[in-house]
Amino acid sequence: MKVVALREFHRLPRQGHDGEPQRVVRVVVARWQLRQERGHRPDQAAGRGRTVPADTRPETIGAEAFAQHGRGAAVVAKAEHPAIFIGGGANDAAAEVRALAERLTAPVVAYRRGKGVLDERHPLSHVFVGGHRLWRNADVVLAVGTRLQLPISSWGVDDKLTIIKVDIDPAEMERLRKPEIGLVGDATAVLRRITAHLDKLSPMRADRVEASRRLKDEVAADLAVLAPQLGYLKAIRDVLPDNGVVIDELTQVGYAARNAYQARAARTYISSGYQGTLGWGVATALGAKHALGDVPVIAISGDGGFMFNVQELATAVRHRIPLVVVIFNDGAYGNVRNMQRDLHGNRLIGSDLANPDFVRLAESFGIGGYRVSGPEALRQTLEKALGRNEPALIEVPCGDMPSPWQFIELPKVRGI
Ligand SMILES: Cc1ncc(C[n+]2csc(CCOP(=O)(O)OP(=O)(O)O)c2C)c(N)n1
Ligand SMILES: [Mg+2]
Repeated sequence: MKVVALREFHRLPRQGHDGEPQRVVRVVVARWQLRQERGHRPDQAAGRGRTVPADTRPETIGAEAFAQHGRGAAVVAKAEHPAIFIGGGANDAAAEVRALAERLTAPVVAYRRGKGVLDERHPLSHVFVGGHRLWRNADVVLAVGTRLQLPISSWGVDDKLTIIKVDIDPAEMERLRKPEIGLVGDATAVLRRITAHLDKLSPMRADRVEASRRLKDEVAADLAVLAPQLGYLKAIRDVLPDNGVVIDELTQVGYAARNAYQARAARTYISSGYQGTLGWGVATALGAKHALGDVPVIAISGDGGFMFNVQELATAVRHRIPLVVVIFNDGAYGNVRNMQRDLHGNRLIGSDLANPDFVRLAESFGIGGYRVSGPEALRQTLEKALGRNEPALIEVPCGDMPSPWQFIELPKVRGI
């Protein structure tokens, strides 16, 4: 993996390494990946106007695949309780996901990497907790650009469930569990074809929209037990425009964010997904911020995760990247400590941390350092930091927070 990334890095013309490639390789790779995911567009954000290879989406398919798409459309059209599950592979297909969902009046569920593909304010857009409740009764699930890893391996399957899987990687069809119908191809093209097959369906069914709204309200009420995390996430949401970007981390507020941060557009919630790489947040945020220019980017980090990559503050300073990072400091690898406490008889080993003074650390790099207490102070400081458009580190001292795991490790509900 690493070799490939480096080779790509060296092939890139002048991707911002400014003569010191070895110092910023992580940033450039992150930025390169982001641009890959964004579909090879000219670098408008940075104002450099370079053109990059044109999109090469397959627009034509063979007769067999065409028939298979028709079959998929017929099956999903007949479903009584259809649901659409989306992952990172749906990020370029936001308009198509929405069109299909509204045509079918089917709820759309995202976890991490598909978050925001359908604006989470949309009445049909659901977080994973809502997805779990839909999974129980779903008769047809259309999975787009997702492995469906947690639903299949934890929530359970039975013979009343038909899974239709859309993925650009044919190998994906064989992994975990073979879907009843597999549609290999670019999500945009495949979803357009399915929707075209559904032209005769009636428009949005008001009863299903209502049921979907009720489920959203129910889930929001249940998530309220995560009040401390929710307060911080709301402060972050409030200061960001709809296209502002949050970089997720493996920290208590980050875990809650998967279900409780409101993403409003594709690629505005960037997560390491299944890899769960602690410490990736700050480096990724640097790449995202550099690629996106004026779009505000906020990285959420724990104290432990932040210290995994603390040296990247030098990158922010050296390359003048106005990174804004919020560090939730509980003086511990809190998640590990909680597991030691709750699952291993309170045998606490190596989970407490000796941290620097984060404000002084920031100041010693010549960047803004702030220590704030509570959501309201965070909101005000974020506004100030984003307004200045300079690197900033905001420390939020915090204690134990309610466990977000009850909303992530969801029980088996089918095939019991
Ligand atoms: C590279 C890597 N190492 C270790 C882990 C395991 N891990 C997950 S969360 C965590 C603790 C995170 O601590 P912190 O960033 O302070 O967040 P907190 O839970 O305290 O909010 C660890 C060690 C991981 N996911 N990735
Ligand atoms: Mg911590």
